[in-house]
Amino acid sequence: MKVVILVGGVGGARFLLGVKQALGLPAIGSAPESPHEVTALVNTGDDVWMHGLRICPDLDTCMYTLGGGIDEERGWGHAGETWTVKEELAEYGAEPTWFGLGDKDIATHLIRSRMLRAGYPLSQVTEALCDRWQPGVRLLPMSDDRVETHVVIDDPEDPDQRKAIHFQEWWVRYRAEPKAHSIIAVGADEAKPAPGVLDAIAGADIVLFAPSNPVVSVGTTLGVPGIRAALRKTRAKVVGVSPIIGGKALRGMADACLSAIGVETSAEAVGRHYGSRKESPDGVLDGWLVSEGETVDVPGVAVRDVPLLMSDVDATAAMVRAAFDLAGVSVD
Ligand code: FO1
Repeated sequence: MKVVILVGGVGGARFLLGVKQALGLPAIGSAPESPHEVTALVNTGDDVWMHGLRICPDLDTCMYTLGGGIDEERGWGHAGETWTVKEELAEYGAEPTWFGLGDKDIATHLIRSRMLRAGYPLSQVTEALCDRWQPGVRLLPMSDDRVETHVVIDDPEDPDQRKAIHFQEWWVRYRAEPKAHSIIAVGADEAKPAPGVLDAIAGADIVLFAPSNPVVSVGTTLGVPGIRAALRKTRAKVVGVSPIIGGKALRGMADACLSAIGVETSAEAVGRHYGSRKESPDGVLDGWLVSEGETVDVPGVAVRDVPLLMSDVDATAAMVRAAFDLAGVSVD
């Protein structure tokens, strides 16, 4: 079976573990021979240049998580990390000091930055890095072009001014506290889907939206010209998993982002925001998984309520199987 998943960072990576398990693949690492083809279309809007290094948080979180190197507690960066370089940079007063760059993680960014400067596209860089980590799925950046999420906030120095800051500064330095007036994917209009993205969607047996941030992760991917149209055209069913449970966002920033685009923090509002492929002009969903007991109505979309907490890989795999079932596809 050919499965395509739109993912962001921490939540997306955990979801991918469940997709692999639901397909009978080892959650960590790669299986020698597999009849299934799993392609993750990964958000790159979080990506940022820092200290001369290109950092790709969502690609790295997926790569480390599926390759068995992630720090479980943080959900990003390496397990067993040390911070010597970060401390030395701080001694020099080299900003940003607020971003946690671990020594092992820096090796990834050094290789990526060197390959990018040599002219390799991000998709090839990712392939090269995955050669070591063996995530067991194909990790494709949504685009090889630079798309960066910036957030417009009230200037902390001058409250009656507004300024745009990089998503990472808003999320990491300011903990997403300043109200986001708007969220802009800088470069999205000129970006193209990375090689293989449109073909993967066209050839899929099922497309899944991970319970990632509907604005700055799945939303950013949907904003790359051509991807939304491909999702509306594919013969595969498209099933999304709500990142909102009981009106609450599981990871801090989804509600802050949803309010920035005027969408209520609820499974129903997010389902309607994605829209029905059949009944709305630019909708992309056929199915929508919501949390057990919630009654949600999304016109033109088949809704099913199931347990949605990714408490462990088994629980996540059960969610994935429910999505397959809702799409009418079976693994064997
Ligand atoms: N998230 C944090 O909350 N604090 C950090 O210091 C931090 C550093 C960091 C370094 C590399 C990397 O790949 C991710 C990192 N993240 C950090 C996570 C990052 O902000 C992600 O973009 C978010 O988790 C959203 O996906």
